[in-house]
Amino acid sequence: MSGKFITVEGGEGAGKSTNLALIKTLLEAAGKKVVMSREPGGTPLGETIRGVLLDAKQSRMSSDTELLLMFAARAQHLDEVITPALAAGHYLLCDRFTDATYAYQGGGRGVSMARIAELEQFVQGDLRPDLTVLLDLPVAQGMQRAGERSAPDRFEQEQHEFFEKVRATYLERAKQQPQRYRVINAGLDLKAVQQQIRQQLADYLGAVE
Ligand code: Z5A
Repeated sequence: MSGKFITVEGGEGAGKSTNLALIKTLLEAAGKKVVMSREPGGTPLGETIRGVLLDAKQSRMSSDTELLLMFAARAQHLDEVITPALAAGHYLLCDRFTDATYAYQGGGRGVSMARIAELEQFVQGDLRPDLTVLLDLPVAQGMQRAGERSAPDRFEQEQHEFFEKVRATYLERAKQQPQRYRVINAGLDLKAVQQQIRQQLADYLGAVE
């Protein structure tokens, strides 16, 4: 595939939505055709699955059901959006992808990482993101930022400890795969966060061109 696959990850209130628009602008300024999407979701079926996954009323959902729904939405997303965009040579910019499954279902819920890796291989084959921007900040700071919004969804109802495990899993994966991950200190003010993103993206684009 000739396109590039860029994902943005982070915990609660890390600023993904805020910074995705900047990344899109920077890529377009570099002459790239960008397709933006998100997970879970990104297709009509995937968005329906997202509704089920985030629904706070689904309080009895098992960890395995949650895991399989994440990958079901992902399979559809790959088929309908991601694979065609990459085949057409576009930059696919995605708000979360399988790193979130390792962090939330693996780290947070305690699902076996080996099980996640099996599903990853089954659903994605060898496809992995080319670049992952991890917006990292202390859990309490992210929860405070996110808490200023509407009613919490099923994930947002989790306790502090859950999000500490999510954060630790992301950081561990970033340590294991430094060539793919760019870790941003997202606890700083927006100007300083965006300065780091500009630098990292310029560095990445310089390396792939
Ligand atoms: N999930 C999963 O479990 N497994 C998977 O495989 C996948 C997902 C793919 C939905 O994801 C849930 O799905 C997610 C994990 C799970 N649940 N959780 N938690 P989502 O990405 O749609 O939802 P989210 O993580 O809740 O996103 P978010 O809370 O919308 O966060 P955000 O997009 O990173 O933050 P934001 O909206 O850009 O910023 C939050 C606030 O902070 C906002 O008021 C901003 O103006 C403010 N902000 C942002 N940056 C700054 C700075 N630098 N300074 C001060 N204030 C700032």
